[in-house]
Amino acid sequence: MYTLYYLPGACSMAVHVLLNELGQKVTLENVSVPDGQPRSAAFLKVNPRGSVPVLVDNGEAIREGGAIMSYLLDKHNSPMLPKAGKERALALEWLMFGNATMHPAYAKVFFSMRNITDPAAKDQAIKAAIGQIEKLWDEVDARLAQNPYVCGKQITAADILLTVIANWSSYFPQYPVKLGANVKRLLKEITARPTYQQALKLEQVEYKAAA
Ligand SMILES: N[C@@H](CCC(=O)N[C@@H](CS)C(=O)NCC(=O)O)C(=O)O
Repeated sequence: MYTLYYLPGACSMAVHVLLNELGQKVTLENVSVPDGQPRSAAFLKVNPRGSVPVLVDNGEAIREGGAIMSYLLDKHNSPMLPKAGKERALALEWLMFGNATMHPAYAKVFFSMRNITDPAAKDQAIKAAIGQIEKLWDEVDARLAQNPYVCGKQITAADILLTVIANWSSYFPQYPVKLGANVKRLLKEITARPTYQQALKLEQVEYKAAA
């Protein structure tokens, strides 16, 4: 039995969806606190960084979304992460792209919204971050013009993570992110999966704008 520490709709939701895809039971621990408050001491013991996701498997904590997802995919022998060779490298490349490139690009928007007080400077910083995000999605769109999923014909964990991240646009509808038709097609398909809908329901997340 797994325990997943999460924040509703955050990158941790990709792990939640993946656990659903793998047919695994999970105990969910929401670590949300009111604005400005520190995370609970109990959670900081599990992850001193205070961030989610954290997965606990048999009493042992695994941190960092990419590590958690590859651990689960290997353990449950999932085709969503090829076992070896170039196919595995490609699947990891795109999972890391989600974790280490697309996620930080969106984090710039959230950081600017919270921390820049001057309205003009805030607007400028957010627009610059959105421009960078759109360039990243253009690259994804070009890949999706060739194949149904980012790594080819087989859905991988990257498709799930990228969909969770893309849906964050719902938190800043005043700054729409322009997406290509192929990306829109992927987001619609992944968001509609029963495993994704189940995670939204359990985390009590409702997207304000259509994906
Ligand atoms: N590289 C980390 C990023 C984790 C991260 O930034 N998580 C966000 C949610 S999407 C978070 O926990 N933010 C709240 C916080 O850091 O206090 C990972 O992939 O696990």
